[in-house]
Amino acid sequence: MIRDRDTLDALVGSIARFVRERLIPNEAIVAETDEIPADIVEDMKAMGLFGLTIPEEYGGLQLTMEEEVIAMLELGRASPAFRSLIGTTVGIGSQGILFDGTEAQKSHYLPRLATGELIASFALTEPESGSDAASLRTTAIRDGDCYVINGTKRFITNAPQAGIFTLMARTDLGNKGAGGISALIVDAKTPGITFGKRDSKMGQRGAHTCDVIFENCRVPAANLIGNVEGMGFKTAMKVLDKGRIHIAAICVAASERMLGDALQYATERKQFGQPISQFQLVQAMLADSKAEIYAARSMVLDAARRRDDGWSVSTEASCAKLFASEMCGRVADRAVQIFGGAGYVSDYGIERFYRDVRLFRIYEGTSQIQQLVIARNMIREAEQ
Ligand code: COS
Repeated sequence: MIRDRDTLDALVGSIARFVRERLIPNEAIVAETDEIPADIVEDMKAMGLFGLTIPEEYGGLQLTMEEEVIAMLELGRASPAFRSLIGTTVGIGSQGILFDGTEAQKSHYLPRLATGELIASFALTEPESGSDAASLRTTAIRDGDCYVINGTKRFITNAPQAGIFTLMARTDLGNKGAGGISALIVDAKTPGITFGKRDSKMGQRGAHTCDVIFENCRVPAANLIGNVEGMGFKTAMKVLDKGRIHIAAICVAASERMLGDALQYATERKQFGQPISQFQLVQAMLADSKAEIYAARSMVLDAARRRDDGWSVSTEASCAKLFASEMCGRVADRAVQIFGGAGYVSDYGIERFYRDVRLFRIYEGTSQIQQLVIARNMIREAEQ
């Protein structure tokens, strides 16, 4: 749903300019230093990028899902690390508070998230609990007016920068399943929290992940999201449904960027006396990529519109994330192939994208988890 075309066009235009003039020229520096320059972070704050999804009453831009994916189709054209910095705050880190938090929790946290003053991180994954999220072992035991948290969270995006964590922990030790899990807002400065060393990753340098270790960390009971125990798994799943549409849009944008770069290279690079774009085997790779990107883009927009219309989009979100992320991998592979030897050396940037986009098939649910969600929903509907 697009509320005001002119306002959206202005926002998307300014993101496109920012990507072109500020982000793309800094991609190599980010990859080299593993840091996003501080002035770019400040520009992101000034543009309101941290508040894209937060309601206007809390200082955000309150984009609908369709507006959000249209914005991501632009932002995602730059190295994924840039999107990653705002991604957890506009997405999985904040949306649990928005969906299920109390009014007091929303009015306390959302305004500072919207400005980028606070970075939100989503803490679900653990050393022994990844795809099987309901098996998590971190505990949050009520003690007076606090919860005492113990456990380790793993691969937590933006943990080194985080101001708060949306943390999923087991509050009911007698319930080993999803119903024993609650969601809490945890201030990153709370005593008892320590951070592991930054993970050394295959790609996405500039986006940081690490372990977060909780040892007798006392969090006010008032930070239990929605003031209800046992709802944390459902909160996490709702957050991921939305996050998966957002990631699918990023996959489309990265694919468009890689295909654009490959097309340009193919028209400039000459072999056998003509640009390689004139060869039909290269054309096949360009055409397959174009068609698949168009399909994924249509899926993303459709899933977003359905969500805005109030439908449950668990299946569509997983379909979009599955197809778009796998498609992105194929486009990255073809782009490297079109660049040939130049695609394998780092000077052209395409090998960096190839490594960066590999994560899309893994985080916010692997492709296999998306398949499982889709099939389970189909079977459930058939049985009803
Ligand atoms: N929205 C709302 N509620 C949901 C839901 C959704 N999308 N999906 C599941 N639930 C509810 C179920 O309805 C069920 O509630 P009841 O007990 O009241 O019936 C409860 O949550 C448990 O659901 P389910 O039994 O389906 O859970 P499972 O443990 O079988 O597994 C999967 C669910 C595999 C889908 C889940 O663990 C998952 O998504 N794993 C991947 C995690 C992930 O993406 N990690 C990435 C971390 S962030 S980078």
